[in-house]
Amino acid sequence: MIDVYSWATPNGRKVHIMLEECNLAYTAHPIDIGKGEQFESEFLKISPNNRIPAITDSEGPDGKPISLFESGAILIYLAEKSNKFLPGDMRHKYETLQWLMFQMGGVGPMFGQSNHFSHYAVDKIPYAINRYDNESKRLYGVMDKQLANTEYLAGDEYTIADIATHPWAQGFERRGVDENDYPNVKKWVELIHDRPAVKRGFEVLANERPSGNFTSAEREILFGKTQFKKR
Ligand SMILES: N[C@@H](CCC(=O)N[C@@H](CS)C(=O)NCC(=O)O)C(=O)O
Repeated sequence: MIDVYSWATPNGRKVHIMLEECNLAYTAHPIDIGKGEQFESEFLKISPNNRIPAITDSEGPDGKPISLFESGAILIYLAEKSNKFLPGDMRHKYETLQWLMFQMGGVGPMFGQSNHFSHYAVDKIPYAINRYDNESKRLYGVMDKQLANTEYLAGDEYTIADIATHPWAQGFERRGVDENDYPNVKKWVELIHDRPAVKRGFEVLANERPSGNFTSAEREILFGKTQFKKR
């Protein structure tokens, strides 16, 4: 049995979508990051970086339990466990992992900072806003060029690279980006969004998460002193 400890954010959704795509039995447990549940000791045991998502699998390698944090590692684990969405041959496997790392090291962190400075920061700092918006546009450009030649990010097959990137890439308007400037990304976003498992993945824990901006208490937990307190 797989338990996923998560929240309805792009990094959480990657894992929710993967579990749905692989048809794996799982239970989703909300970790309300606005309330600071990511700092509770039980959660830190499986996610020492106090970030969602994390999973436990009672039937891990050799039949023994395993826990994992970092969405990229979780996607690779679930792909290997179910033998899906990570090609078996070495060339396509590494083409997939290269685009997965591009998401983990580029799209996620840069789009995340763009969200932070444009939407969450109380002080609107033009340099920071421009820096991360421009970097997001550059990354959309890289994807658009790749997707001009291939149906999916890593080639002709739908893989964990797409599953990791779609939840971030679909939010064009969050980054003040006109989707028509990146027509190949737009087409790919729509193609993936039409998948029933992706739609189901977006529903996981969605009702738990309040809409709207963070309150000042949540802001303090996520971006204030609570965030960097030594534990
Ligand atoms: N590299 C990590 C990033 C995870 C991450 O940043 N998660 C955010 C939500 S999307 C989080 O848990 N934030 C809680 C906090 O900042 O305290 C991954 O891909 O799993």
